[in-house]
Amino acid sequence: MARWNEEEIRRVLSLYFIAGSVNVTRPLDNVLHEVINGGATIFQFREKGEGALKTDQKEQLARRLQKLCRGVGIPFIVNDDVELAVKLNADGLHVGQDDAATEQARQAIGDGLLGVSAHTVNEAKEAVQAGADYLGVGPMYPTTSKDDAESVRGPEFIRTLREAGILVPIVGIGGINISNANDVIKAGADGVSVISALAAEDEPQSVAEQFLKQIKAQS
Ligand code: TZP
Ligand code: MG
Repeated sequence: MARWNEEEIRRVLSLYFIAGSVNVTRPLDNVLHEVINGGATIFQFREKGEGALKTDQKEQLARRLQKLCRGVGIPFIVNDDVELAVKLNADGLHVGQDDAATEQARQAIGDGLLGVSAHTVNEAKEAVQAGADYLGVGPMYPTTSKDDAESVRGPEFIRTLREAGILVPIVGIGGINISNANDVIKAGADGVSVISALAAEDEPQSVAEQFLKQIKAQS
């Protein structure tokens, strides 16, 4: 298998749902199912924070969610956990600046989709050099979903990256909802990634549909 094609990556990044068991108040399986029905184009399993599942339980949940994604043909990405990504033969892996080094992550997952979080122009350049397929850029807005989040960058930062010649696929992250998603896309992102605006919703399917409608209107 070859590395992911850039156009394909831009397409799958459109509506990037991220969640773990701590982000939901009902089974994540159900929430993911509904978000997928609403049109999510990719899912990242991010099992983090207080009360997060570990070892076998984490793996079991991951396998169930992966099956859901496979059933509808959307990529299943693992956050941070290189070992789990390899064990499950996940479609990809997303690493932050404090996680596995990008080169090692690339080596571990072969041609899988590799995302790297970037908060500065330098981090972005280095990530691309080291083999990232796409960048997760944020926080766009204040967020309560990540304790150790960096300071807010705002959509302007995506514009800055584009002006600095960073043309790889980019997904914005942090505090994105249906009222501000347009601004993130307008700034040059290929898509938006969202935890709480979908995971904490009673009707995530309808919210996902609204996100997608806006994103498609701009592409
Ligand atoms: N990385 C930067 S902000 C963030 C992560 C994982 C949290 C995004 O969650 P939300 O609820 O969409 O703000
Ligand atoms: Mg991380």
